[in-house]
Amino acid sequence: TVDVVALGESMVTFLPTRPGRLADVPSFDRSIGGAESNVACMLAAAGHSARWVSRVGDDGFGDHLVETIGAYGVDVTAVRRDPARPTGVYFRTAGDRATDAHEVAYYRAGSAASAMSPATVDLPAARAGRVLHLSGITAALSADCLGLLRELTAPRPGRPLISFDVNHRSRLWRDGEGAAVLLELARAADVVFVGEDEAEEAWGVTGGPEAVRALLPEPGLLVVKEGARGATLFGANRAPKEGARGAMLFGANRAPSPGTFVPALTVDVVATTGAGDAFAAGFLSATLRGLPQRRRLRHGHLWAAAALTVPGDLATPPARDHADRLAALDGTAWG
Ligand code: KDG
Repeated sequence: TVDVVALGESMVTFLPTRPGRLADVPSFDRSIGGAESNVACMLAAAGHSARWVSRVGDDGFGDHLVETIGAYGVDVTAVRRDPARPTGVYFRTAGDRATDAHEVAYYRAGSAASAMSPATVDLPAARAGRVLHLSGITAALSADCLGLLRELTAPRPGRPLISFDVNHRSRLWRDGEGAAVLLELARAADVVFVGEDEAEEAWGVTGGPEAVRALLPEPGLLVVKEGARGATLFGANRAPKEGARGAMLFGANRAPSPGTFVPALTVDVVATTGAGDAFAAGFLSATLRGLPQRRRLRHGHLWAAAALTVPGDLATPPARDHADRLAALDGTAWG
């Protein structure tokens, strides 16, 4: 069995070779992006078995994505080529250091991945992992993509553990449209990652992590990320969903209901894009290894720090033995 299957759109990403507005910058470096494949790549780089399920165009950018993601050790054999639609691309600036305001220009409407549906992806391959990692970005791409997420998250015997990163991208949704859908999908998942800012933006939740938990009592594990401050984990206080193949991942070690807060590391941020994916990958890695809940959060923060300190969307995870030693520091040494 594959440890983690990640399903979602990936794009070729263009990052300016120097600071400035998209209107002014004359040249770009090519890299890759895609929230779900970022998670798969980092997990594979850390020694887990990971698969990416998606669609790309039958074009050079599709080749580049499949080759690059495959080179991380991710199984890309279930990625399908679409002869009629292109691979999505996007451009973004690094952003202002103080405000993190960056420009993003997506060229993904009508992309090969936006045609993902239960009929056009390899469903058995998507369901074959212990964990299936999904995100709210896919729900915004098309009605077909949303239908696919509903199909994959529906309860059924032997369903993998569903990991869902809310990833609210306001520019992909028409005003307010995403709120109900993202809530529905998060409620159907077993492990949910959401930023406090996203919860406020999408659902109008204020009042901290506890208020987010009150809105989302269903997931066995809920991680509320509080930006540079840290993250709070709410553990299962009920049995995992029946039939969930990953049920054992909850472990005997259940967080007390007020939630477990672990502060983030203070780093010199180069670009925040991809930090959430890295956090999810680190948390899932530690969860798959059965580490205690506090250490799962620490691995999340350590992996996020790796992504925060590079310009691209995708970072190399910290070496396992090194990250394990840091995650085992006592509370006062960690911060
Ligand atoms: O989380 C990082 C992603 O946002 C980035 O790689 C691009 O998937 C992407 C998106 O849709 O914004």
